[in-house]
Amino acid sequence: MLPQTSHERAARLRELIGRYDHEYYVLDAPSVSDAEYDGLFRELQRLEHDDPSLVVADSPTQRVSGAASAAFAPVRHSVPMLSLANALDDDEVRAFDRRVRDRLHELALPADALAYAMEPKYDGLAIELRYEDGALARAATRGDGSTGEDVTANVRTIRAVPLRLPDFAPPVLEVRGEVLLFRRDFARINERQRAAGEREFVNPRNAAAGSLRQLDPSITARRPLRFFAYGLGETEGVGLPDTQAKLLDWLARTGFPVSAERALARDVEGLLAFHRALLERRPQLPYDIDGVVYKVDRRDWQEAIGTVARAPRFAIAHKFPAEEAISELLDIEVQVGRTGKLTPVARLRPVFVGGVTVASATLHNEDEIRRKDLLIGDQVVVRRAGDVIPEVVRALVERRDEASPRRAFRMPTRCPVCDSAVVREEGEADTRCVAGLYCPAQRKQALLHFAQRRAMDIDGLGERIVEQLVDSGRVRTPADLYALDVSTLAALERMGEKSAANLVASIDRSRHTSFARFLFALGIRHVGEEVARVLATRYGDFDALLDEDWSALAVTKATVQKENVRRRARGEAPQPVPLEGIGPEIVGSVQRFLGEAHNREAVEALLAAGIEWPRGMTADAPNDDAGKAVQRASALAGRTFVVTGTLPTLSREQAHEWIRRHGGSVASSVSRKTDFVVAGEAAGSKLARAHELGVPVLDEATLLRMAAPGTEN
Ligand code: 5U1
Repeated sequence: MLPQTSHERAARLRELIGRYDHEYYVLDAPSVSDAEYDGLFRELQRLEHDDPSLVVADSPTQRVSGAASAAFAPVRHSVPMLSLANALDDDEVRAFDRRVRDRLHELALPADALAYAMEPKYDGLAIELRYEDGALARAATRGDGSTGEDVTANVRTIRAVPLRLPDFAPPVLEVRGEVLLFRRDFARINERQRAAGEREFVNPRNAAAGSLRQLDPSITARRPLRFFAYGLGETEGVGLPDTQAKLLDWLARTGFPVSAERALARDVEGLLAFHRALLERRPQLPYDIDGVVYKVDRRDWQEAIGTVARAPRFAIAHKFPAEEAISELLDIEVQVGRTGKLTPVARLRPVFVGGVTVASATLHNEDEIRRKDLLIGDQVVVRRAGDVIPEVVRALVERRDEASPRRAFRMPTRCPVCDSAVVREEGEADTRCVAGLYCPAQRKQALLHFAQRRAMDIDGLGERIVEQLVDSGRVRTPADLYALDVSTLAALERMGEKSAANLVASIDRSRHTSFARFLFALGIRHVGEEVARVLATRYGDFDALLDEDWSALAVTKATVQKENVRRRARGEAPQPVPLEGIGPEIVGSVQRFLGEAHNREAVEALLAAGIEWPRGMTADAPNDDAGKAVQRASALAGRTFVVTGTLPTLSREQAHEWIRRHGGSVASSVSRKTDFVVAGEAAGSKLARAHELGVPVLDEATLLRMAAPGTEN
């Protein structure tokens, strides 16, 4: 591109600002952020300041922007509705204060008695309410500052706007302020728009503008618009307050909403402190603000200081960092989260927004990208409000024809980290990698899940240790945990010999578990504790689960369910339904897990590491040498147990088998010879007897752990 002369640049800026003004003020459909617009406006002001020959009569700097829309009757403002000059940083506020004080000196007014009234700068629509003899006579938009639009019918629907004023109000009173929407109301409106298949609004300000300019006031009435008053237009009558601070109090007494966020300052430091405080409180306010406004407090001094061209000299808007900016969507990458969720992430041309430089933003899921109609290569609006994570709000579709080619995003069909299959279940927005145990992205989460108390119950294997073990490459799958020794663990940060030895013992004990806990520990999607219990009860071990013919099971299940309908109709008892309560979604997830070779290998490695559980009926209790070796080493050996109540994961038979297998014996009643009572839920007289005789009572988890060699209770 050839370098532009300042004449050409000024002409280009006038054209752009004119177009954006039209979009903003007339169409209510801005295509640029406020920050970008402000930047262009200031550039033009600077050019014209440096070379006054560039100033032309129709420059946007020479008039108050915009033109009244033809849709509503024009209303001429008897006192022009001004706009405010902006200060973008502390130095510009200091310069404003200096200008005000200099002007007061010029006017021979005592500048040391100066006070500023401070209030929020609402991100809404400026409006003027005219009251005649206490009744709302007319409401008008700002328009171009001289002529606005008559929106009385719509404004009458805003509940915050009084229709009648108290008797003390003057015969003619024009109140100025801003119409806006609370953020939570905006969210509800967009929910409704979505549900009705209508276009969503970009932000609360646009939604407020769209609502106010409805031709049908009944639509406006359904949008909970608000109003905040901040000043006056024409007035007739006497007795109005002489300062801005008192005026706001008076407006509040007269029935107008006025922000509670207002204060007085005597110097620049006071102004800046208010700005900082409100910037911090901004996310907690129920409505959007884009800065604060400082006004000379005395109204007679305001008048004396006066107005230049576009803005009053007695007031300034100190803007907050813009929450929205325009950037380019360079690419969409996919990240795999700790739970296997695939999240598309926007890679952006770095842009300064909300006070920080943003180079990426989450796009949540595939649907979100479709809904926002984003194409890689698009110009996009990026938003960062408060500490909220940055988001891509929308694409500037109108700029698509300008330059480089665009391309649509496709969700990958394999996990970008481990190349396993990904699934998106019906009715769900998220796509997930199915390889929980194997996928490196999910390793830490999978290990923590595996070790948790309700799963393998490995005491002492917390987040900090898992981080180090995975990051150093010592542990890749849960089976690797069983190969750890004391010296390896003792070398980890903040880990002494003793805690390392405790952790090794805890890992060792976890080998003795129940099948239900083991299944739950594998982290199969949709297999929580209850589902794991149901599966464990039916299958007993992993081979049986692998051998299941799932389609035959589905047929059997449907047949039994139909038969039960007939039985119930005949008043007969229903047959037990196989895997009752486990629907196709869960079955599909189990099948997918078992279908991945990585997962089967991970399970085999765990079994090879010595994980064991009670495998069924007493008849199966091992009699072989291995079984005897277990018996010799176990703390159950030679002890007598009574099992009572319902255990969380084991059936009574499984618990008995476990005790016998590890060298213990089982009795049916509690006596002084009983070494331990294993109690579950709803344990009754046997538990009471144990307490009476002082026999130690165990829970299921302790019984399982006792089987570990060297465990003593
Ligand atoms: N809060 C507030 N916003 N606002 C906007 N006060 C305020 N005053 C304004 C404008 C345009 O103008 C007066 C200073 C004339």
